[in-house]
Amino acid sequence: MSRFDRYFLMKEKDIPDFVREKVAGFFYETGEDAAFSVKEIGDGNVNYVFRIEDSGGKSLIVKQAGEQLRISPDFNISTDRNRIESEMLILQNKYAPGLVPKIYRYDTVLCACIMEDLSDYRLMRHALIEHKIFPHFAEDITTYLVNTTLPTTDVVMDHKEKKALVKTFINPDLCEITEYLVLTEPYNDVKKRNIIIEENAGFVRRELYEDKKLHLKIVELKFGFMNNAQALIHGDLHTGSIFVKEKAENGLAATRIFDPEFAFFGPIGYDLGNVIANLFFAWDNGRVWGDGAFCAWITETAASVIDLFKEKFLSAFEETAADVMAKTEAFAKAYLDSIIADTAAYTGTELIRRTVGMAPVKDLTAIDDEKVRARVSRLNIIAGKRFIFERYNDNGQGNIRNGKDFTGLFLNSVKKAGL
Ligand code: SR1
Ligand code: MG
Repeated sequence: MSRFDRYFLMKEKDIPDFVREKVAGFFYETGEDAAFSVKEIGDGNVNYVFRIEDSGGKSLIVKQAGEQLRISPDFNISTDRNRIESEMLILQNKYAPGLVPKIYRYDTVLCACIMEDLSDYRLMRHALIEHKIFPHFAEDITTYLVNTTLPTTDVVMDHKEKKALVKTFINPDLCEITEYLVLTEPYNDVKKRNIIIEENAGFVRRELYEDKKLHLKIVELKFGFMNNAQALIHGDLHTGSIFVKEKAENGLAATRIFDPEFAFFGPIGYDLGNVIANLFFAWDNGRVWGDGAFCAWITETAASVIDLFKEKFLSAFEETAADVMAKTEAFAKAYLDSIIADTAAYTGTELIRRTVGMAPVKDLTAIDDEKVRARVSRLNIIAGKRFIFERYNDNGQGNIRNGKDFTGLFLNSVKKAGL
């Protein structure tokens, strides 16, 4: 019998015994007398994260899923998310070695995993708020996106194997959060949880709550999110789910992607669009502080992310496509074009939801002057709507096709917002 045979929410004092029992041998000393320091370091919306270090400097992270979210007792979400996150990281370490943290053990009783400590990296969102730049980011994130998604599509994976994997990654509670917070509430405030700056109340009502044409686009995107089991995606790929360093060191990548607890089989463009929108939030912040060099790096990077993704995706498609029909001439390009059109639309939904929804980003909340924040919010809403409406032209062809199209649309919206 062990006290870890039943679920309970762990505190700092429980962590040494937990790692002693689950990963005996990792630390230099694990006996009763071994001196550990433990700190709860979680600052996300959802889980509890502990860092444990022994006297010799070896360290690990223990992440546990609570039965309620940290930010709100209104959400009761399945603790199975910790298994999903762990299995996702184990799988992704095979597809994109070194770009995600290693999982040493996961425990389905405590709903906790024990993983590699990446405290020598910085959370990308925090570093971007200080206007730091990361030269490896576009290369690394596009390698991650292509190498983790394409192999899990029906283009490459055996179809029965894929269906079995879809089952493993059914994630109803976390998907429901996205279905509401991203793809419903910003357009009607149905749960009265939106956070709107007073000055923008009329603007938000007109532009988001009363725009019926927009609602039609959003419901299509919502059902696309729920029904297009295209590939195994991260599901919450914002800059708070990414660790960065300026350079790769000791053979370790400069970028590490973590926290895939929202993982499920969904549209690839959802992940890519989230990355682009979150780069634009960093641009917003840079603009308010007048940091032109930083803003230029952000737009160059956002454009490179799109262009490198396309280049790598097409070449990996040609090399690895296994489905005989997928090899039909011109299909690879059509498939990629639809991912890029989805990307534009989900760039738009992320820009809008983080601006008016209940989970705002620090890049924006750090702007103290409410009048300025109101203008930046209008920019995100204007640009967000344009990404949604303009992704196809009148003939149904993709209209926002390359990196310059993405950044051009965003920068063209700046004047309209009075910034
Ligand atoms: C209720 S959880 C709020 C948000 O935090 C997560 O990171 C997801 O983005 C979710 O929408
Ligand atoms: Mg998260």
